Amino acid sequence: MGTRRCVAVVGACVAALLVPATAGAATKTVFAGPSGSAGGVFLGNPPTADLDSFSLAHVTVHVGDNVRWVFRGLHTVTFPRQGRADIPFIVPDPTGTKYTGINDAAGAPFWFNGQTRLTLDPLGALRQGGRTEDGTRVTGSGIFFGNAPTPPYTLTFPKQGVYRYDCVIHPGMEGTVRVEPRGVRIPTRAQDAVAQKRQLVSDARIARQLANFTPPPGTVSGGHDRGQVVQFRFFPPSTHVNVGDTLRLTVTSRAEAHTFSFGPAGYLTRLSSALVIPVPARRGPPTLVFNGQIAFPSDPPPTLPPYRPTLHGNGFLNTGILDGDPRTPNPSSATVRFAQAGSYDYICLLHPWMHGTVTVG
Ligand SMILES: [Cu+2]
Repeated sequence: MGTRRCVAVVGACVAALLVPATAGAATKTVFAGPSGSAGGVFLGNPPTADLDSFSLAHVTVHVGDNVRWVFRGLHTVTFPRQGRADIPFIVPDPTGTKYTGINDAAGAPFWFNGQTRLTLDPLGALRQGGRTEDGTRVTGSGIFFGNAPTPPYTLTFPKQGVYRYDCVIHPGMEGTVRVEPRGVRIPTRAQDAVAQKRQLVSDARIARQLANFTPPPGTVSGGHDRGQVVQFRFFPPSTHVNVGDTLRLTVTSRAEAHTFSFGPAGYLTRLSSALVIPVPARRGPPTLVFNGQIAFPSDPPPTLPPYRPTLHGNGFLNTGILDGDPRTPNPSSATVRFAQAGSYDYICLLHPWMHGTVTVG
């Protein structure tokens, strides 16, 4: 009897030990960006409309399960130490180093030489932590700097709780992972997929409405967004003004920032491809310096000079980064007077597939 009971107990113990292994750690997929294409609205390459949101933004798993993030766009998955503040994207260079030696096409130094460099906070920009998230430290995917799409990022959640995370690049792009004890009923993957699809269809409807937009006369809008549904276009894409007229260039979005940047196409393309410049540090990973010529206006604030195709030697004029987020120091608009007849192309240096034209005369 005694022996048999002992065997039974051992058997139960072995069975208990086997439960996590045999049940397996389930993996749920969350998309950083749209979960798919709805009516051809999202997933253009590059996209004209996008979602700066996680789908599902609130996912529930069991203790020991995994969440796998599939990236649709340039985003991060960043868990702060739970209860602590979110990790910022851009911070003034902690060493206080200034921009230096940045000249225009005519060889004249830009005004922002001498300003403290803007750097990417390594806690957000570089991969942090291991393969598990338990809230005790910063854990994050970092930014993928390669040319290929960002590879998926998977974390295991060993402890019950609710874990908050965000994308450090896009304000308002936030999510949670709720971790429940095994045995507690949670949505199935099929139910999650239905919710993802419903969200996608609803966001696509919003994106279609946003695309049909004409700003007030004399205004060009970089993007036209609602919440985390964003448009990567200039509205209107081409504008006609008379010589001496002024245009107001504006960004109202909180999720996305843009620039209005004039100049030769090749010059702007080269500039936009050097958004972040890695500068070797004395020890550890390189300092990731945000390109000052993209971030700052081409001319000292608050007023841009009248536009002429000879500015800075090659017709370069940049508003610098504009956004509608009151928490950033960036302005939300700039004003430019067009002093000379001609047709002038501009792009957004953050999203260089956004093109616009101003025809003067
Ligand atoms: Cu993002």
